[in-house]
Amino acid sequence: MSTPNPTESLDSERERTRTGLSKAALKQDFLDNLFYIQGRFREVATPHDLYMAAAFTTRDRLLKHWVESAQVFKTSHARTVCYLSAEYLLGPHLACNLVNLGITEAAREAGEELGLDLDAILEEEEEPGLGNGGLGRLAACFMESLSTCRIPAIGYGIRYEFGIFDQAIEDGWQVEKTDNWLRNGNPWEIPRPKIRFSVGYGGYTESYRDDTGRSRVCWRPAQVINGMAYDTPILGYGTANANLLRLWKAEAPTSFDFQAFNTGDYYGAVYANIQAETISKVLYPNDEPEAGKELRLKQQYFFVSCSMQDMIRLHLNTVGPLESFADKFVAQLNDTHPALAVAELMRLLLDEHVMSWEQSWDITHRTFCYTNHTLLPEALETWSVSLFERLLPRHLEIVYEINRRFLDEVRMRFLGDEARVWRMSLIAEGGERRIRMANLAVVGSRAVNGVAELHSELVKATLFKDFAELWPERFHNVTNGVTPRRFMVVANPRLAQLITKTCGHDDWILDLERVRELEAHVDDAGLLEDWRAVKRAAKQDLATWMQQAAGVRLDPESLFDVQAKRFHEYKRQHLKVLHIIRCYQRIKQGQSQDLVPRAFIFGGKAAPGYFMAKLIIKLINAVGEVVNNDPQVNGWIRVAFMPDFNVKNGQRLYPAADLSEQISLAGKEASGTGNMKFSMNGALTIGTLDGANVEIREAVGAENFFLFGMTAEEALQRQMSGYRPWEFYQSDAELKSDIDLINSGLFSHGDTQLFRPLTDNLVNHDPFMVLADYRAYLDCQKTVSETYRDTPRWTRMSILNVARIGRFSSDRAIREYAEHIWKVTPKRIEPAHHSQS
Ligand code: 475
Repeated sequence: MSTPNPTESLDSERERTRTGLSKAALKQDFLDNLFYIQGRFREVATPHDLYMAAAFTTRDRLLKHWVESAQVFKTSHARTVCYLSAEYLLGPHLACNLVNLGITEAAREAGEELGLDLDAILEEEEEPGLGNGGLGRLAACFMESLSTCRIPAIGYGIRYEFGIFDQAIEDGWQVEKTDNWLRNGNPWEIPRPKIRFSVGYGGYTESYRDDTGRSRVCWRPAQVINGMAYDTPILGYGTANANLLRLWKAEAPTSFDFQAFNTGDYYGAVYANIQAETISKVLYPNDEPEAGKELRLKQQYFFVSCSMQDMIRLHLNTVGPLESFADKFVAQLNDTHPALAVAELMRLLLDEHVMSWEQSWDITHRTFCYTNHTLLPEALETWSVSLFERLLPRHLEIVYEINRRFLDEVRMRFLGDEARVWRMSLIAEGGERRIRMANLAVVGSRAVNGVAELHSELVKATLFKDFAELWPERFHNVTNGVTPRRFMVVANPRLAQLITKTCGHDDWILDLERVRELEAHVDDAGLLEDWRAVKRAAKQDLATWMQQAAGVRLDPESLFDVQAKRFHEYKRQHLKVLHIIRCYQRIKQGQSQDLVPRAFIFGGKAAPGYFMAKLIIKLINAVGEVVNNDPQVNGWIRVAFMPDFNVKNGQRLYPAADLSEQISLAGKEASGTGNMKFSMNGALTIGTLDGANVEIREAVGAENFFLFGMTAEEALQRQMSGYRPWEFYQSDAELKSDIDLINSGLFSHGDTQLFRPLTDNLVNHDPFMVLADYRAYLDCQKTVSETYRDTPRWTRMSILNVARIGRFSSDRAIREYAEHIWKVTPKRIEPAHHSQS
């Protein structure tokens, strides 16, 4: 079979220089880009010019694969995954693209010949932070793995002008700074002015009869704006497959409202433009929805509508009639944020493509799949019916009709069970009526999955119990994964080289299960020594960076104990703080015999409106100030807060960690993915039986994992039988003295009230049972210290953690989605052979 080769028409001489992978070609192209795009000579170029030239040089090579992929996908009518996500936490592109093209070394050498340091150029990149945390980063790992696994895919989302805020720490408090990531230009995106769709809001609906006499509905929106596509190529590792990330920017439909202009209302006309553009201005910095935010609903509808219209356009252009839409596309809903897509696809099929309800529903229902990422009741999205009606009147009618038909089905199955009908309804009644987006997502999808085994079981047993009884076959589990290219090869090149050297190949980068081959060498003294040296070097790098960024000196000989993730009470950063205070007190009381020198390192952002989370950040820094400045203790322990934990800074942290803190209350963390990133880099985990920790422990072996705390079931039992945190406070003298020390004002320059909201909450409410798990946690930390003292043993455990982590590659997760949920097969893009010069 011959694959069409779109590049054949290109002049091969030109192509060799512009997209060739040799050092010479890279050098030439870099200088050309520096000159023709940045308008600079080598001698006067700024670091940013150099970065841009390097980025464009790399992009040219990506585009080659991308154009080829697009051609093949188009002509072969390949079944395509559309990943719908309000967030993509991409991280820097350049280093990963070099790795995936296989030209990191060539680029480094080309740089050297030009007197340039590749690492310094990589540092220049400002990352697109178009996400909050786990969910957004998962979407980014999945995009990379989709390409690596050669699955035709489009990622759809929003091109936020301002991503997640930059975090600064001032006087120990988090301060938010705007993330102006586009300020210096974005070399990775390609604007597509011809790919534009209009999106309506508000107005009213009208009934009319069509030519055949059938009753139809037409929506007359009050406001119409445009969405324009910006495309970013996402290349896979070791393959010519490249997929597309298509992000939408909101714009006014025309540059002027001429009516207003002619009547002299110039300001009003311009203002309308500005208003339209606000829709894609800024990412909501909460990792749980904020009730009732109209702009957020507008954002969701905006990107979902553009994406659905684009999919229909693509289908009509390539395959043809919409009857086969669900055979061409599968759309994955990344949580409920894009769940409006169900109603929007219905609307487009019914109203714009004049299909019957039955056929529209059949197509819609076969198109969507939904991933749930949280069980926390406060994080489940609902929209008030009145807001929804005001913004999306036609969609409300459609949601009502979906609900009516659905509830009929429920009543047929469960005769007389009106309580069940009430629970399952897409509309929550009683009080203000609200639309339950999770229920809409389940009803509108043919597959629903959780993100770790425990989570998926809890999804069926609690949140969607009624739905799982009605449609048991609809529920699945796909445990999350992360990409080893970014989180091992790019973040930790020394470790990657050591693994490659030890295993005798680098095939593990593509087939992570093969890191298991390390196990055969786990008793090899040479490997143990090299392994320690690699960790030690990473710790030194981090220490150097932290000194400069946070002004804290860290000793690379000490145990690097790291907790890095969003700040949330359920993640229990305050449990970690209580441990630090306990260590502090023990040292002050001359009882340091059980301790090993430790650096307690934190990283993470708090939602700007989440008072308690921000107070915990302040407490960490307050404790740090006392500890780090007390010569009696600072030889034993240090506390450091990494400012602005993002993907780039995460890449500095994971390689340097000895101990990974995964200490959420069991049953609360859906999966966690940081847990995987740490483990992949040889950190040992101290954790509860929560989320994917359960499976990580199974994989690496119980003896290589520090387990503590209640199980999800025990936590639930305790909660139900009446949890009384003050009993723990009263009965555990050390716990009491740790909390009292906070209240004494020691960490707050004598202010005894500053941390009261936190300590009072712990003693009186403690919704995430910090006090109940305190003792078990301290005991477990003692085991950690003992184990760390036995260096060969610790190193062996570290190697086994890496060797057995293969399952947590996002490639595995994507293959499971492809096989069990999406029913898609890989489509190989043959690299055009003459270009591999
Ligand atoms: C889970 N974010 C992790 C990760 O599956 C899990 C919610 C609302 C609005 C904006 N962002 C969010 C999340 O819900 C989120 O990040 N959830 C996380 O998803 C990937 O590993 O346990 O907490």
